[in-house]
Amino acid sequence: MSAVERQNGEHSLPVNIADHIRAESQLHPEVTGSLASILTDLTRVAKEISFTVNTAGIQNLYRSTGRTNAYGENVIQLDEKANQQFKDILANNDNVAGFSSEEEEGFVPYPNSEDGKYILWFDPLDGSSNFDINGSVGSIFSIYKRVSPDKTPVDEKDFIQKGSEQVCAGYFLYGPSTMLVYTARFGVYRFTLNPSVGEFVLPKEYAQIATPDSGGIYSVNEAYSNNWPDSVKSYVNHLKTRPGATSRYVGSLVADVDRDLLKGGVYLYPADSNHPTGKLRLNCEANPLAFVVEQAGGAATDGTNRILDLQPESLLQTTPLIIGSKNEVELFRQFTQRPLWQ
Ligand code: AHM
Ligand code: MG
Repeated sequence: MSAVERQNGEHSLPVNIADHIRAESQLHPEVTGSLASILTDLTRVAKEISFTVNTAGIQNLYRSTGRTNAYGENVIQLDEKANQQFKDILANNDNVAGFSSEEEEGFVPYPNSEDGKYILWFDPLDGSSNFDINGSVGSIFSIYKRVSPDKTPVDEKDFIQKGSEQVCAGYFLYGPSTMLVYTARFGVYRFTLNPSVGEFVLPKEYAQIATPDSGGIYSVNEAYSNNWPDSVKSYVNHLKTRPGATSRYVGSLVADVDRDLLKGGVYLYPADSNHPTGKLRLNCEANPLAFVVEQAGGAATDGTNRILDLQPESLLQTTPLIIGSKNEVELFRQFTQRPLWQ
């Protein structure tokens, strides 16, 4: 049985990631060997990080490194270790010319990889407030073709491309299971790591997932509501009045967005008086998640513009983020653009 037949479900066993990548490469010429090799390496990184997260308490990795990152946030040892795990595995992949990450000051060229056609953005481990309480956390990644000429070192232009230029993006969620959710524009797939054999497998119901057009879940840190503009307060108050309304906030972007993707609803981290341009990072958090959610039929906005249309002006740019089911994202736009609710 060919990889494509297995992928199409003509088999009772879940498809493993290697078969899936082979099938995608056969079906879509855009999924070249180099892109497939990067995706495979990312699954290796995630297996290492998954183990690190599971054992972080006994490895004493919840302590601060004593450093702050480019956003002025305290760097925990677990953040630093996860960043190093990404760095080390991708360094051996000649297709990757360089990367940038939430934990780096700028972008990092890989020496001797000037022939590499791709660059990566990643947030090695997101959801730091959940580390020491054994809550869900995640890794987020985004792959772009470089724009600088081949055979030259990468430059900043490679790392400030619009999100609509992503060729592949996704996240790993480290919760009760470790999961991979990704898209390379040909559907959104949600794999589960089978830890007994160390392999990501795709249950049939999670192939080509579609997010509901509408849903009652809203995910927001409501403790900040006194700092929100009136229009945002009105929007959230309106969500509460609808049938099926319920609030869920893990405080870990990957876990919150993943839940809303499956069940329908909206995650928001709007601009507020303490975060006038939002908190979340456009390049390594908002763009990859927006790409996944849009490919599943959802939407993502900064309140005015589609996230994927924003032209990043800097590596460190932050953005308000409203992401999830189409109807709730559109509703946010309507509320916040109507002077009546200002
Ligand atoms: P981090 O990259 O430092 O972990 O920050 C990002 C996290 C998101 O995962 C989460 O949605 C948000 O910050 C929570 O922020 P807050 O504690 O302000 O609600
Ligand atoms: Mg983060």
